[in-house]
Amino acid sequence: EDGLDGWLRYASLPCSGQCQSKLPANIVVFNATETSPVYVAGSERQAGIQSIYGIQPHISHNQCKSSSSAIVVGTVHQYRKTCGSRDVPELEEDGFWLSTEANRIYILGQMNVGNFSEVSYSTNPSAPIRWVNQWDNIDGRIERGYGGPSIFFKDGAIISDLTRVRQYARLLSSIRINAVVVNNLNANATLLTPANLKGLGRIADTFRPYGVQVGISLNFASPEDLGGLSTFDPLDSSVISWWSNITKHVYQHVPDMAGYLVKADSEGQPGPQTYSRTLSQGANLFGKALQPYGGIVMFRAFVYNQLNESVWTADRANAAVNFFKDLDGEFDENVVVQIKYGPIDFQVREPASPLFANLFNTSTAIELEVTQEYLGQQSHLLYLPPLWKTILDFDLRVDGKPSLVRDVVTGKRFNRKLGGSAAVVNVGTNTTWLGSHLSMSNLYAYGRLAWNPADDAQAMLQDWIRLTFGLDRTVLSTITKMSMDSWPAYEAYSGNLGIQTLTDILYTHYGPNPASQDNNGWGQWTRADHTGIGMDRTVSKGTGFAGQYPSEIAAMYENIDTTPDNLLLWFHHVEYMHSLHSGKSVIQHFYDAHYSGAETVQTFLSQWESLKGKIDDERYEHVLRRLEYQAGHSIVWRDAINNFYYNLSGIPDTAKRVGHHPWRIEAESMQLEGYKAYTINPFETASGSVAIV
Ligand code: BDP
Repeated sequence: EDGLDGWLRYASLPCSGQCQSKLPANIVVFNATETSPVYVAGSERQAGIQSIYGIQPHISHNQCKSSSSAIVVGTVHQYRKTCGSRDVPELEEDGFWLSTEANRIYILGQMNVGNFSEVSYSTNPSAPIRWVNQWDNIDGRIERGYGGPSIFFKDGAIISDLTRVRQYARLLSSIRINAVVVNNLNANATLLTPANLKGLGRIADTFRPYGVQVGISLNFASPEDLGGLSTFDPLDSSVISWWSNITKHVYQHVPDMAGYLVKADSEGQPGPQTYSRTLSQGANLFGKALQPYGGIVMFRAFVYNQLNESVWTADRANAAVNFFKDLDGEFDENVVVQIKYGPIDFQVREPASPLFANLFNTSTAIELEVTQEYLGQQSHLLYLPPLWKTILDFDLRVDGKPSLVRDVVTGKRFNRKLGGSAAVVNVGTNTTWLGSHLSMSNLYAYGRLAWNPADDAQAMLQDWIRLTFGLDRTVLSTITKMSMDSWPAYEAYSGNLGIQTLTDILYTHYGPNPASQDNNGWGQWTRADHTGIGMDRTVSKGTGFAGQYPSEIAAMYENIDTTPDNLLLWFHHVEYMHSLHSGKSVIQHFYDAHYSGAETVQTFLSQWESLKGKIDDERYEHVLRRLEYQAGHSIVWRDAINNFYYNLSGIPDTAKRVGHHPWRIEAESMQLEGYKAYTINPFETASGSVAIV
């Protein structure tokens, strides 16, 4: 039980011989080619039944009429062609239908691909774009990846043994993901060399039987960097033909390539602005190159550049709307603007990006992050769907009408054909994929939400727990409780009241470092000083960000009384003694929340320990180590943040905990053998600024 099979373990059921008898002994598959998705779906059923029930059903082909019981797997078209007409509910692309009739179970897809998790129903995806992004560099390292090196690349080339890629395809297919962008969006142009395109073809061949397409990230300056042209101006004819030629080569190797992902003019990446061209001119360059092949451009809205001191009054949160609003309607039909869920960057709590409410004639997709970049990097338990739901279910009230973010990105609200979601996943070669067994619930639930963003966070979690750890009720209730409490706990001991995550912002994005959150060029600021804290983003007194929302929402955030407490410091700068709706002061809330969040995490450990013997030792021990670490690190978080703000504000904790640790023995006061005491920076990460090393 090393985690490699994820939620596809097919553990045997404890029904000792009783459930087998009801199962059909045959699987009928309408395609005998072993690489066809229909065949793969049939053999996956076979493997599952064998592993779960201990019997091996026989696979046969194109058999319509037979009195023997069977599971019939195919497309509606294949079925009708071979066996004649039958009524099937209306199915959209990728939709499928499942029906039990007499002694046969029919699983018929609209296309080659489709899955099921319940009996007797038909289901269609909410949106056509259900992608994952990998930030894999072709040297094999993964940007913001915590599960080991890349399964795709090593030393500048594509790995020769793609076994792990096939296993990843299987997992992604089971959650109905339909495309994966395999390389980092801080892209290296050498992915486009002939040898690497050939390798990309092998990757695509590995994903194809599972119905998962491949996409790639591009570096905007490739015509110059790789092609040797003197320009990468998107309107220059030599640049246009360079991209159309390269695209032709890409499709020669990957005839069903999903499309391109482009990060341009952001964080130092090249883009059209170098030539004073608009972002839509940049995006359409790729739209036109892909159009003959049916490919899609995912063009990122995460466009901002590092700020310098002179613009420290600016607000990075304003950037996306400022850059994109006026370009609405100027993007080609096959361009989708990919928007991070919040206006800053995958923080523990953000308001929904206002860009979702500013593009009406442009297709959009939401970008989520499964890899826990700012959120504990898989060393902290954090079940993410409750956070994602605060955005997906948020009503932006465009034109005073219901406008849930999920209805915007699925194309329903503004009647767009394209749309959907992408999640940064960053699995690696670690057998746990993400670095921690429990974080796989996030990947599983992401796929479920991409198919149906209205799915319930706890219900998805429990399906994942049953598949991953079996049917034991204590296991189910314990992991449910820990996971559902995990995001509120992390928010409580990292950054609450909408102040952002308070991690180190300069590079690692890990561990407490509130001092780094101000006066940095990255524009993630808390504006904390001796008297108060929070970014004033109102129109009347602040950066104007609140005004980027439709009027009802803008008015709610403009007014401090109607701003929810959990986003108070995102929108307003207040004194530390400002009273929250709860009646507590901001500073006392900080102190209390950091204590209660860290306390919740201590219980994760004992809750998990109660499962010893109910879970295989290998996974039990692995999770236990993580939770032990988290229990300690949550206390580091608690004390670092509380000491920092106590030091800054000078306001004591009414419960007399912050700064008072009568029971604590400082490590540097002990007799040290082989350790030395050092004064450290930032000071708040060790009590008395001293750590031993
Ligand atoms: C930031 C990450 C950085 C990414 C960037 C992006 O720290 O590694 O390149 O986002 O999404 O959060 O482009």
